[in-house]
Amino acid sequence: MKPKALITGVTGQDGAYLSEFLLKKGYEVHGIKRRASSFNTDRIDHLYQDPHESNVNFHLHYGDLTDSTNLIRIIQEVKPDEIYNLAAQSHVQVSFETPEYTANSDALGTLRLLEAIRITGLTEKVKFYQASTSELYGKVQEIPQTEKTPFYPRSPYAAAKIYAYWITVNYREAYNMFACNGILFNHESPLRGETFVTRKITRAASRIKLGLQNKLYLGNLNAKRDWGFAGDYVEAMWLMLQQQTPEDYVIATGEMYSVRDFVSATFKEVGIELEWTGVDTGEKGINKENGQILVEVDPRYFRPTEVELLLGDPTKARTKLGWKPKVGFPELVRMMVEADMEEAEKDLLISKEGYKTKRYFE
Ligand code: NDP
Ligand code: GDR
Repeated sequence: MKPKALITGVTGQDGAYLSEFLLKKGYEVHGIKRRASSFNTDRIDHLYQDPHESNVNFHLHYGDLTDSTNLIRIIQEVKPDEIYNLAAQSHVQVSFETPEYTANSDALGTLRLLEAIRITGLTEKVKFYQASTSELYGKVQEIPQTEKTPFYPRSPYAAAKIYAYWITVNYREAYNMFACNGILFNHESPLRGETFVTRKITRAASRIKLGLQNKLYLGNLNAKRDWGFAGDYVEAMWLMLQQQTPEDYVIATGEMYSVRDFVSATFKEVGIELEWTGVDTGEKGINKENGQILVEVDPRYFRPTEVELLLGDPTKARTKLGWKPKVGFPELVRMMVEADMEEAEKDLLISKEGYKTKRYFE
């Protein structure tokens, strides 16, 4: 019998990498996707298997973390060995605009899933992974951050995720469930959503290089993050569920760069050297070669409360899970630029033929 995994948030960045990883390991993978008015399965279309054929290992179920009866039904039907709870309203800035929805899906959604496991009588069978986050550390109490660093959430998103973190710990202690929190630091990839800062930058730099866009507007250039590659991080999720005992782990690279560093590295990768002038809201990134202003700060992207610095210490994951990241910062930038250059080249062709290209709003 193949092991069965159920993934919430299967249509997201991590859902796509994890599905591919588990299918390669020989799992039968079930994913929960939301009904949307347009297709939302771009990231997993290459994994799709026609349900009319035999030996199908990848199954999609309609569902939503705000609907407990639906979660109970799917869990009862699938009876998974492992559940990975990746679904969330995952954008920190958007959580200031939709705080109640963020709490409903990210905090209560986790509770609904844990209760569904209990109600279906699967507490002893199912291993549960909760997508916790370095955002829990928020206003920094200690550098680098470990599993023991105190939390200080700085957004409705982080406040919702702190509930999810503790309810996962509580179900582990109260019901003896195999439940783990992966405290993952930022991880990126060519599949990263277009409004997260790294993807916004690699996409814009590629389009600027090809003349499809004039300028990139960003918020806080001083924020520092520990950026890794999503493909490496999903392996850590799986490893956590293969251990003898359920524990919580920090997953990070142990290296930190500023948003400004990411911008400079990205433009360099497309062949443009940037020079920085001005300070705060007046700061600009200028093309060294011709003086053209390519990057500007727009305060609309500032957050009411910001997380200035995140740097993880992945020692526990390295020693206990034998996990370490394979992709470093320069390779990550290169990989994302390569993919976005390809996209920009397609858009250039389309626009040369007189058609309009897709637009994104952030
Ligand atoms: P994405 O935003 O790319 O994906 C989120 C997924 O959740 C999508 O499939 C989305 O569906 C789904 N979703 C959102 N709301 C609901 C809901 N109410 N019910 C069911 N599904 C829902 O996030 P990532 O893949 O980057 O992150 C995965 C998880 O890890 C998230 O929980 C995130 O908060 C957490 N995390 C991410 C980190 C990162 O750096 N990427 C770091 C630490 C934690 P749809 O496609 O329809 O929108
Ligand atoms: P983050 O990621 O908030 O860390 O959450 P994001 O890429 O959105 O921001 C990183 C930092 O960049 C600054 N920034 C900007 N951010 C965005 N999105 N757009 C901009 O124009 C911009 N300019 C500067 C931000 O202020 C911030 O400091 C991500 C998500 O994946 C969460 O779900 C996850 O939990 C954490 O990473 C770990």
